[in-house]
Amino acid sequence: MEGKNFLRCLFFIFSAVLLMLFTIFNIPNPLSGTAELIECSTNSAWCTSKNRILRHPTTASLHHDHTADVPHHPLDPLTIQEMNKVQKVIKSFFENSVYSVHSLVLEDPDKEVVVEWEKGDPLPPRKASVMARAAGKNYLLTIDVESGELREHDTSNITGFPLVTLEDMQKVMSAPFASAHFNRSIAERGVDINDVACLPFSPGWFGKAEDGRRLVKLECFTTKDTANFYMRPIEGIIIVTDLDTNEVVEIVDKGKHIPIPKAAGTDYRLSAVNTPIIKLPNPISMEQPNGPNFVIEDEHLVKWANWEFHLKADPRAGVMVSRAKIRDPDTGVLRNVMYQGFSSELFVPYMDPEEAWYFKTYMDAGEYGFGLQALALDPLNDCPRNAKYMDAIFAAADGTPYVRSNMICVFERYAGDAAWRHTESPITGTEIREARPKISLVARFVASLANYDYVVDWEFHADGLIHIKVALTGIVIVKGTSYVNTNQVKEDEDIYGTLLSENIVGVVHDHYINFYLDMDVDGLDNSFVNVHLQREYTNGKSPRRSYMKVNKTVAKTEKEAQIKLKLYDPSEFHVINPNKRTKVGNPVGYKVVPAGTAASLLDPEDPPQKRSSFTNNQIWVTRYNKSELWSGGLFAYQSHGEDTLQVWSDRDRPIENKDIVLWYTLGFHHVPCQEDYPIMPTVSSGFDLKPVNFFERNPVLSIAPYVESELPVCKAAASA
Ligand SMILES: *[C@@H]1O[C@H](CO)[C@@H](O)[C@H](O)[C@H]1NC(C)=O
Ligand SMILES: *[C@@H]1O[C@H](CO)[C@@H](O)[C@H](O)[C@H]1NC(C)=O
Ligand SMILES: *[C@@H]1O[C@H](CO)[C@@H](O)[C@H](O)[C@H]1NC(C)=O
Ligand SMILES: *[C@@H]1O[C@H](CO)[C@@H](O)[C@H](O)[C@H]1NC(C)=O
Ligand SMILES: [Cu+2]
Repeated sequence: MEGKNFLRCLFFIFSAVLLMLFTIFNIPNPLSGTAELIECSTNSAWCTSKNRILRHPTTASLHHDHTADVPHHPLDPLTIQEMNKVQKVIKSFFENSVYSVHSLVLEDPDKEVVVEWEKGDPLPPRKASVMARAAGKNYLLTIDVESGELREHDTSNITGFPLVTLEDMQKVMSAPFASAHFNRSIAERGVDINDVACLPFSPGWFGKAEDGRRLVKLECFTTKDTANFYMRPIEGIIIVTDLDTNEVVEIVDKGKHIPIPKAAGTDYRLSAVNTPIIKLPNPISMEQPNGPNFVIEDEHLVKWANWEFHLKADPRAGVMVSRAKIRDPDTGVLRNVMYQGFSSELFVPYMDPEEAWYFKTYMDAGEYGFGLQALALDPLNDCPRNAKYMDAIFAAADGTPYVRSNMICVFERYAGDAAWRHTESPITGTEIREARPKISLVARFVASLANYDYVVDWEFHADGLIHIKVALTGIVIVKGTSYVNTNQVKEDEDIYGTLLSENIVGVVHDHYINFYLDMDVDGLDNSFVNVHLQREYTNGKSPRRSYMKVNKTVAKTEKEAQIKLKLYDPSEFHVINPNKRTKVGNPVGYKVVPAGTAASLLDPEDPPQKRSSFTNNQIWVTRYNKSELWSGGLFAYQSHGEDTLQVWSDRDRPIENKDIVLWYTLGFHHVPCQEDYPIMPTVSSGFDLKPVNFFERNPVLSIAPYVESELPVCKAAASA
């Protein structure tokens, strides 16, 4: 037995080395197709897997039937049956005339009701919040699921529109082809009209031209010879179309002299990439022969280590994390940390003021639905083994529910890091070597907003830290140019970006993601404290001339909590519960810890900046208000910026010892570089929510160290 395993092992190593050689020397690989199999010793039936790249789809069905789902928790999303009931009410409200549903989600019960609710209690009345359009008018409706009672909210003073539906987008994509002008212009550029695909982009709002009509701007590409058609823009043609009537309003037709960039080298699919496949000789995977350590109860309640939280998909936010609580290691009590957290709005302004580009200032959550654009995850590559997947139930434009499978994944992460450690230096004479592994739990979704992909992680650590991370990847949207080399660009000419390849400019742009974080640290009423670090002089009382001193200021009103980050004038930002103190007297708290981020350089009065004014500050704190959830406004599409976080915060309501909401804006400046072509390697940043005097001491002091004999060991096997 031992000998056989040894031989299997040798064969595996031999194959791996061969593979590496073939890869390095660019020789066709004779081994491709023979899937190496790895066998693990602890639980062999379970613990086998095929090579990562040559893998076949996982056999275990990840899908399950949702038709009989029932809600278990006040915050559970609407089920298929509930949506069907709501759809009937919507149909009869519009008396079977033409309507479109742009959002159909649970209307959360009042916070006090949810906080009081315990498992086993009857659920509070289930309500739906519906955003719809009919006869050119916006509707905002609250519908009681059981009784069918409908309440219509006044939308007469709202400037914007609800997000576009997938049906809106599908329908409008064909609109340009009804125009002879468009066909002619495409033909003049030597492009076959049958290769052309036009994608709808939100027009933003800049004044009269966008008023009153729900518009979209289509930009076209040739799909000839590449799946990465974004790299083959037909530059300068913008087809302005009315989304309600599908009528072409205007065709901007510039840039006829700009050639269509080449197709060669743009495709990123494994089957189309003609450079040798790079495969590490030894497969890597985190082994969990006994399965993961978390459970998801009643479809949405995640329990892992000392954490418990409610997790659900949302068409606008992507995911919502609610009722996040952590068990105190000293008392065993589950303590509240955050009532609700989610990505509230995005802002992606491109920095090119020319006619075909100036409007590109996307608000992806409010205009497109960050969750609606989150497609099924790719098991093993998007999320590791042992991930559990959660589906979403969304509503189509007629209100019919449908299932978006595998939209969220939940998994444990162990990357070889330490939760804490210490080795005692030999000079003290005490031999101490203590180290503990850092294991965390991640909830992830990936939104693919046409060309771009956003990977959003909520990562929970046993020491109480929540790390929120956004990773950007996918395809940079590019601009066609006549230049093939930077030496052709005149010295004083601005091409608004970087020449990435022949005839392609990656235009400079920003990405902002604003997070709604309703912190409830050990209770509803909290305060926001600016823990300012400042230089203090000793004035001759010490050989030291200066030191750094902490000066804490509690923000009394919202305006005092509009925070711009400054490296040379730093602060910590604490959300504390002033009514609850540790044994030694510190108020319990959580702090928001910024990391690499970016601030908008647009003029505050620039229309896109006004609409996305949540980027004016990195941190904001507002009074909790059930109607203030979407930092770019509830009706964000073509909005004028009248219903934004800036406007709410400028009301300057009292926030000391009140139920408050923290907002954090994460930003990225993106000056594209050649490595971003034809598809962009992932870049990421994030921020932390970290306990600060929340626990009496290090909460993971008694976490167990790893012991070799308890860990699974993988051995090579020659054949299946
Ligand atoms: C709508 O706006 C007008 C003008 O600002 C104002 O007089 C009116 O009261 C508003 N209506 C509602 C329902 O808010
Ligand atoms: C434009 O071209 C498309 C594709 O060939 C065709 O279906 C359509 O009828 C043309 N439209 C006009 C107005 O000529
Ligand atoms: C602490 O900060 C506040 C607010 O900025 C300021 O008014 C006060 O003078 C500072 N106190 C000290 C001792 O520096
Ligand atoms: C709650 O938010 C809505 C929408 O911004 C606003 O109309 C209302 O005045 C707010 N209520 C309070 C008490 O601030
Ligand atoms: Cu970017």
